[in-house]
Amino acid sequence: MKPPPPLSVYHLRGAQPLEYSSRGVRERALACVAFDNSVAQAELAAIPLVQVNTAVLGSDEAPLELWCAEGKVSSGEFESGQYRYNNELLFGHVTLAESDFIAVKSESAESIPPLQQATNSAFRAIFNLLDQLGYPHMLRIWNYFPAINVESYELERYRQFNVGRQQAFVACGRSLTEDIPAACALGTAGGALVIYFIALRGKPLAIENPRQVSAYHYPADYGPSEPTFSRASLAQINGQEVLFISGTASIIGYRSVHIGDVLAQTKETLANIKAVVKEANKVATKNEYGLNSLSYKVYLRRPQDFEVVRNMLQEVVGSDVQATYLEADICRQDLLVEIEAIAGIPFETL
Ligand code: 3EB
Repeated sequence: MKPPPPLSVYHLRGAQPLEYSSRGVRERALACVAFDNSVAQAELAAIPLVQVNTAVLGSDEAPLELWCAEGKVSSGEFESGQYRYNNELLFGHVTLAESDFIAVKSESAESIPPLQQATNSAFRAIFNLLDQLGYPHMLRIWNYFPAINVESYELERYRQFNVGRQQAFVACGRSLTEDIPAACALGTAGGALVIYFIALRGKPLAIENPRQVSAYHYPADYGPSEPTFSRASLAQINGQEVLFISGTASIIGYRSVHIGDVLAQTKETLANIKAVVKEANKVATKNEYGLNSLSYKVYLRRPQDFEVVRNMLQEVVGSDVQATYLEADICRQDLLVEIEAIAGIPFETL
């Protein structure tokens, strides 16, 4: 039998969640990520479970992602989160209730939004953990919280999140433009702030998109703090080259384009992903990536757009495109679709 790769993902389907124990998967399991509320912690034995509250589109079955490393992994717990790791990488998650953060008064006597505090606290806890355990390089981070486009404390909640995130980068002595992770930030149907991430001992390459202004250089019209993420990350993990493409949307320069037109937004998003892939290929040493070598996750603001977007993806990428569709709010009110992708990570449906 072929040895397992340093990083892999299994898609678990149906109601046999413990089948994977037979493949020696349990020992090297990093975490399970569930995109609805169908999975009980008990079913997963001791494997950390991340629950993201987004409805699945176009399928009755919840896609359950089981992330695995190679060899035996160790586990630990930190503030509101759990992690698992081996000698190359660490996979962790944090789930925080905003209600645990009251709106305290800042020096300027304005109250600090609970979401900003929760985000700040989560990112600081994560960075402290990574520094302590020696996995200083964040490769990819996924961010989910409810009501992302709602304004409170005179600021849209996505912008509150950006303030808290940036504050934590600064507080932990991290650069806001270099060695920053690929990311996404989506609005869920409700519940806590949920963050999960992969960090490495070795430094990945951060990749930008020449069609877009780097998010960390967005002008102030998009909020008091810039979003701290890169367009993609490319890493070598014990000989395996992996590519994580961040949440990508219909943005040219820094402006949203094709307002109200989900098909045109999808086409533009795929053109942006193609541009990121082209940049990745300039620095990749093992693989040559193309739109058809990626696995996709598609977030749609309006569930009724599912069929047209799926058809467009099949037309542009190929009829055998591997994609999961989720209902989520995109971080700008005027965007209807966001697409993220990974490559170089074998996945199998168990
Ligand atoms: C954009 O390009 C669209 O705040 O972490 C994409 C990926 C987006 C990540 C984040 C936001 C984030 O600005 C939104």
